[in-house]
Amino acid sequence: MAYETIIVEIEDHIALVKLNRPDAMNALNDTLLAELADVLTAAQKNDKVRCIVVAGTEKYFAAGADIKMMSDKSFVDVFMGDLFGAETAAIARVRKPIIAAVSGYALGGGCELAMMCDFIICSDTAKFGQPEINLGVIAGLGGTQRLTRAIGKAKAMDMNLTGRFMDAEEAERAGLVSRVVPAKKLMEEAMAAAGKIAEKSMISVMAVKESVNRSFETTLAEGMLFERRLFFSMFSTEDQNEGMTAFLEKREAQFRDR
Ligand code: CO8
Repeated sequence: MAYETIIVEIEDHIALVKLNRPDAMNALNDTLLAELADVLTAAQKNDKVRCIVVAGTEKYFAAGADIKMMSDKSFVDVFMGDLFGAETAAIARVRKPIIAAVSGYALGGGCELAMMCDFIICSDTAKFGQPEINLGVIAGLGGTQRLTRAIGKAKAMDMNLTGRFMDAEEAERAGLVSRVVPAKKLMEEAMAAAGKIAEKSMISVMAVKESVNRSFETTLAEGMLFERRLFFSMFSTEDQNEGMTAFLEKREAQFRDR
């Protein structure tokens, strides 16, 4: 299917999804989020895809939700239309890992989209921010929730109340991103990370994602129990046998997702 606002390339078991609204710095509108939800849902179903990378350009990942699109909406429009609700729910349902490769601006909904991914690798030019306060609104896709869990109350309050941007170095220090790399190396690094993940057993990969995400939804005791149950269930797979046998035989494991 041809998309208007994203470009998709599938190669070596990695789906690379590039946001593509150059006229608006990849601002998120209905079309972009619907297409993104569609392509990620398709990637989930496609056996050839083992990891997904979402990227923008070197100058911007995404500069937020589309302000032009939102500017003349009323409360009734956004409430009754549940703005971006179905699309972001679909993205959250994707069980395969998604890496955000962020360079330049990741602001408002752009920062929130990066945080919807499983981890963020960014370039040294990345700038994160929740500047919605400057527009007389607040974050609406996780900027007060996922960001707070990622970097803590002090910095999340600071970002959301002042609308200031956080550079790559601070983002790494604060735990918002997993790695910072030179801008020219960003895609190489993100694709290499995706390639590493693609080599693993998809069963353990999806179990990791489910278990880490569960930690945000439950108590420590419940989360530990969930993790242990998943760990035990791995012993019903051929891949557990193959992984441990391969280690003992000093060879690379050949996982078959069974
Ligand atoms: N929406 C629409 N268009 C945008 C946006 C945006 N968020 N950001 C940039 N653009 C457009 C500009 O209008 C401009 O278009 P044109 O050339 O037609 O005038 C083009 O992109 C280039 O932008 P600038 O000329 O402003 O470029 P600069 O390099 O001077 O500045 C900035 C870059 C700093 C990124 C600046 O564009 C900016 O501040 N953008 C807005 C950032 C922002 O406020 N983002 C938050 C938006 S609100 C949001 O994300 C809410 C999410 C929650 C939704 C909840 C749903 C439930």
